[in-house]
Amino acid sequence: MKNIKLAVIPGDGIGKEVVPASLKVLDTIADIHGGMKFEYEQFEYGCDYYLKHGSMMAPDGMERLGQSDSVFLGAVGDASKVPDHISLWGLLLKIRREFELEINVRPAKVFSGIRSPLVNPKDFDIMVVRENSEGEYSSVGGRMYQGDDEIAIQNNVFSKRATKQAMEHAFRLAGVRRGHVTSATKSNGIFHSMPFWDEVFKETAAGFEGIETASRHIDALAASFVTHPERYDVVVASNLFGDILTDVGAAIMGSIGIAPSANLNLNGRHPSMFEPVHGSAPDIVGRGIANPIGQIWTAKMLLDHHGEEEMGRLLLETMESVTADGFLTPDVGGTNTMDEVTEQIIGRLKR
Ligand code: GGG
Repeated sequence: MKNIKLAVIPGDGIGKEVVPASLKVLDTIADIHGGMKFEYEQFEYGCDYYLKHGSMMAPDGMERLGQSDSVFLGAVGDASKVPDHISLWGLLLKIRREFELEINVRPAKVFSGIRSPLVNPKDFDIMVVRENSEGEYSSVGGRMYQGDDEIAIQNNVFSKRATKQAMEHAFRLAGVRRGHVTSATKSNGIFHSMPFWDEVFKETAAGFEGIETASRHIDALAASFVTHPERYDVVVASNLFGDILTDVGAAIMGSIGIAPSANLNLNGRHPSMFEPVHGSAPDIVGRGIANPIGQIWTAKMLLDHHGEEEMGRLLLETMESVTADGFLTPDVGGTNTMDEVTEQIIGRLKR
């Protein structure tokens, strides 16, 4: 029996709703598989934990999470309780950094039955590889003076090692997809880091024969996702650009509630972490209408990561059959609850 040990962090807001729904789906997958079992350890880390203990996780939190095969996380942040930069740096970004989760893979495509702003939604099938550990998400800088003279300085950090690692991952993915990588740059306006980014992209591309490349400024690229989605296969982007681009991608998919992501550790020293793109959505907490698909698609990425691609494929096809038949939560124009959509997925998996 293959035993997969998951550290489960529902986190904040709708994370506490979509994570339990997704664990039911994972248990169903394990039953169908017959030779696989998930073992869950729950961690109540998040903003409520902060209010009680003064930190987003326990002092031995990283050590305990590190004993799992993977981390399965819901959402982090509730600005009514804890300032967002404290909650993000105290939990989500802490795990990304300390577990060296330097690559964030975010697939995006439009499911049948879901309305998209695109004329031809089937043209949109992309994979964004986001550098996940540095770039614009940096704590280097400071604030000086006060009142009208106050200034804030924020330094971005781009290392050749992390930049190249993200780019190489993008090229490897393109090799098993449609053979094209687009680099998201802004080297006309950002004087040091983005010309460096372009140079590393050229150097990396030279090592991957047969993959076509393009380089586009982030502003034009974001617009072109909407106007010419067929141009894109794999897109590699810095931390902030990748985050923004994947929100554009999520809007094209019909809702941010659908978008999944995997934070990958490539050196085998720590577990990888799987989390949907969406946040805690405090506005819909407790109403039972959160879209479970982002978290369940994230579970599919976890299955792939643990070598269960066939189960992953079955799960993706089942989710799409559910949306195609019109079982949709309100964020994508439907009237179904989270439980109804989840039960449809589970029921069809069991058929
Ligand atoms: N699903 C995890 C979550 O709550 N993400 C919200 C967020 O603000 N993420 C920022 C990021 O991915 O960098």
